[in-house]
Parts: sequence; structure tokens; C-alpha cells
Amino acid sequence: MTDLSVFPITRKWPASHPDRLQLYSLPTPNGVKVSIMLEETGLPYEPHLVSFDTNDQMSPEFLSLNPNNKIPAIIDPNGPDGRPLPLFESGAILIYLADKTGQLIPQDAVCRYQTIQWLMFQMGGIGPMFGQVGFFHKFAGREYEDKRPLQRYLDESKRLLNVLDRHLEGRAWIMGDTYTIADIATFPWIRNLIGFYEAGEQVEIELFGNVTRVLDAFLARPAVERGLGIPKRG
Ligand SMILES: N[C@@H](CCC(=O)N[C@@H](CS)C(=O)NCC(=O)O)C(=O)O
Repeated sequence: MTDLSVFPITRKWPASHPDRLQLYSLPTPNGVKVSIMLEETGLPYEPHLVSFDTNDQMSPEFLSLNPNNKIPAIIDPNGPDGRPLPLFESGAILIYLADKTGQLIPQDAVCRYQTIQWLMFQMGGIGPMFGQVGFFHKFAGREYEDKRPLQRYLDESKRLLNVLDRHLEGRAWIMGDTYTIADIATFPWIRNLIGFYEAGEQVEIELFGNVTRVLDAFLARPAVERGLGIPKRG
């Protein structure tokens, strides 16, 4: 039986199945990337809810796994060389799980790096910029009198959507016919921008027909539907 007791996070979130991959998360656009990936690959895992309502992400136990106080984070009891691997940053986790399972990342070297390129486009562009739109349009920042920050992030988000939309012309997925971790990283954020952040009108989403076409295909996948609700909110 695998012993995960050396990881202080297991004191707050005990592992009922220590032989399974442990997921610490919440169903936010970054969190669901990993839930969807786990559902797509079929790897056995145990989800643990990290509640922002009780600031769980700031607890010493959570910080022992991710000092950056952000979900998602994992412990794979069966990591490289058979030893447990703790990991945070959703992009790193997606690459790790793709390599571990040999799924959702092309084996061909060129296509593999292009998949990582689009994954980084999401991590460095779409995620941070859409997140700021959320803050200035929907949350505390909407009260700010100065609307220039909101406009800046809307403009940048539209620019990124346009780049993605042009790339998706004539393609089923970001990597063409192949569904990959680049899609799993990107489309939860598109969904969130239109849905939870309610910014579809502000970014003129109707101009980006390829993006919404692929979003619909993404949301129709059974593993995506399941992953969007994991971990279940309390
Ligand atoms: N670059 C990180 C970002 C993760 C992130 O921003 N997570 C948010 C939820 S979507 C979070 O944990 N926020 C909690 C906090 O800031 O206290 C990743 O992709 O894993």
C-alpha cells in the first residue's frame, strides 16, 4: 500500500485510496482542465475539494503542495521511477499526464511541440487576460470608475480570440484532426468567458465562429461534461 503520509496535505485531505492519483482542485477553468484530462484518460484518481469559501488554498497543508496557493495540484503516487510525484501548474500537470498515459499529445516531435506551443498560448495569454476581464467586468473591478483597465483586457482578449479563430479555420481541433491537451487547456476558458464571466457581448464572441464551433464540440464530449463538475462543490 502506498504511503502518502510524508505529504502534509494528506492530513487535511486524507487519501482513502492512496494508490490512486490525488487531485486537489475546484471546478474553475484551471481546475477542470485536470479533471477533464483525468476523465478523458481513464486514470484512476481521487478528487479533493479545495474550497475558496473557507480559504483552503491558503492553509499550511495546501501550501505544502503548492506554495503559490492556486489550484489545481496533484500527487501521483506512482510517478517517475515508481516514486510519488507532487505537481502544480495546470499546464505542467497536463503535459505530465499526457506523457504518462501516452494520450492526448501527438507522439510525432513536431506536432508534440506545436501542441505545447498552443498550451503555452493558453497559459500565458488566454488564462491571464480572460481572468482580468472577469475581475474588471464581473467582480470587484466592475466598481472602478476608470474603465481603461477593463478596456485594455477586453481588447487583448479579442485579439487572442482572433488569433485562435483564424487558426481554427478548417480545423476540427487546435491540432487539426487530433484532440489534445491544447484543447483541454483552452476551451474551459472560452466557456468561462462567455458563461460565468458574462463577457460574450463585450468581446463580440459572434465574430469568432470557429472558436464557438469548436467549443460546442468540446462541450459535447462525455468526459468534458463529467470533468466540468469535478470535484463536486460542497
Ligand atoms: N497558472 C496556474 C493558475 C491557477 C489559478 O489561477 N487558479 C485559481 C483558480 S482558477 C486559484 O487557485 N485561485 C486561488 C487564489 O488565488 O487564492 C495554473 O494554471 O495552474
